[in-house]
Amino acid sequence: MALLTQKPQWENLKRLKEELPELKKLKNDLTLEHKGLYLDYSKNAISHQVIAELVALAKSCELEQWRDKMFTGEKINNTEDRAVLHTALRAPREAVVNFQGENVMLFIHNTLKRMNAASGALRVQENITDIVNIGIGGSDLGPYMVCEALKHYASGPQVHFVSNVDGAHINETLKGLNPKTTLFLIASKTFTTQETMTNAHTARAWFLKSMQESDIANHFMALSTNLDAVTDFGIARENMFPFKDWVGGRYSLWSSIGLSICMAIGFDKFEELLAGAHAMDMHFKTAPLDHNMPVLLGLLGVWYRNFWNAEAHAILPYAQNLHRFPAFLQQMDMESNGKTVTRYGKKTDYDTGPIIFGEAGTNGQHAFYQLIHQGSSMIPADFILVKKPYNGNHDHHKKLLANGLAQTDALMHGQTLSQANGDPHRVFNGNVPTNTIVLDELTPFNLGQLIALYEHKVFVQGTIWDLNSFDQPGVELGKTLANKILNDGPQTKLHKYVLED
Ligand code: G6Q
Repeated sequence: MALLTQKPQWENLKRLKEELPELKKLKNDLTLEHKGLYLDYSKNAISHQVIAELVALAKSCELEQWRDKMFTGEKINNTEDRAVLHTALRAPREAVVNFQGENVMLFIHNTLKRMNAASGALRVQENITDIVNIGIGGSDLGPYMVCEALKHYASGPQVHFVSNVDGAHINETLKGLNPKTTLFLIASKTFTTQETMTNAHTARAWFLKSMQESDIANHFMALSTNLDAVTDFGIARENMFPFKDWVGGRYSLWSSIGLSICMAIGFDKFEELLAGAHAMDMHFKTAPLDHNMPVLLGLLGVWYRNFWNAEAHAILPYAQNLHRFPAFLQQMDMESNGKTVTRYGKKTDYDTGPIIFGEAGTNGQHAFYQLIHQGSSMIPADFILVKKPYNGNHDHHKKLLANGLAQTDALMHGQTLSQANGDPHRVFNGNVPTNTIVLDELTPFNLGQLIALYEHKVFVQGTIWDLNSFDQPGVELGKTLANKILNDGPQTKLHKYVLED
């Protein structure tokens, strides 16, 4: 296969960029709808020709073939020799997904059944008022983001999330809690992660100050793939909710890692979340590439990253409950595509994953939007709006939506010197591309669709850039060096300054 930058489509796209009128002069009318999710991508510096060429590029990178390999359980995570089957976690009961001679749907639905029973029982018991999920990275960001996003459905015990190894995190969380009414979910795929195991042991010691070893069975559960480590910790097999190594950490909220979600909003709502993700999986699998939401978002990202030099991409949800969504996507995108070596070990000669950042609107407007409007870099942005107020307050909601809509207009059209009455400080160049994604309501189903939309967008980009989007070797070096400092003591003057009294 030709190297990416030597493909004819690459050259064509370079030329098309030069020929394209500036964004504010374009009159695109480009929208796509899917089951309660509406995408307006009119405010992009594109033409039908650009889209056609980007789609041709995707085809030449065998996007459809790679997509099918993912769905059918081929080991596309080649560096870790693993399949990538998070899509099976949200497939319906009757689906058949064979992996190594076994239909994984049986295992998935057995686990879901147990999650249903455990969360159902817990939500009717009155003796558990608080749940503490202890996990980090993929074992924290996804369930935490979803519990926040669907807070307006929360009816069960209060769910807390502890991730940082900074003792302040666990200690501040435990301060207000009563061990008799607290349940700990130790969420760790490997059950060896330093931060999680440290926090889990601290939680256990706190618990045993006033409770008995025999009480652990009713107050600690494990969400993991590592049965031996779970039982060594003192959690019985029946209190472990398993998943498999073909679920990547940042794609694991759909697995037993989502137990905190079931406990917070109920299993039926968790199933709706899965159904939404599955609906997006089907769309990604079957819609033609030029009418395929994740494909279009992915291709637009490639367009700006590789042909417009855009180093960053902003995620701007106009919904307070989605306030953890940018942080969640930061991991999903940057850990997946923040790489410059291809699947089979060649150094890339093109840019890859952008810097992802964002904040819930309108807070961001009073913080970093200045730079998006008038800074020296072009930063494409996704605006995520929710049509129906989910907290019943129409006055607030109208203001919120008007702000989001106005920002995309301002970013596209800008303001000329004469419109600014000759004041150069008030000139806005405009021409900043944006997508507007509208959820008709912030329901579990729509959230499931939205998350899967971005998962597949990241997959599309990783495929074009020829990356393995499912490993994360870049996080290892720092861990090794931290252990060296812990085991061998300070190595440098700075280490000594920081660590010695
Ligand atoms: C995600 C990464 C990483 C992982 C954490 C926690 O894709 O692999 O963020 O989720 O390091 O790992 P454990 O779940 O094994 O504790």
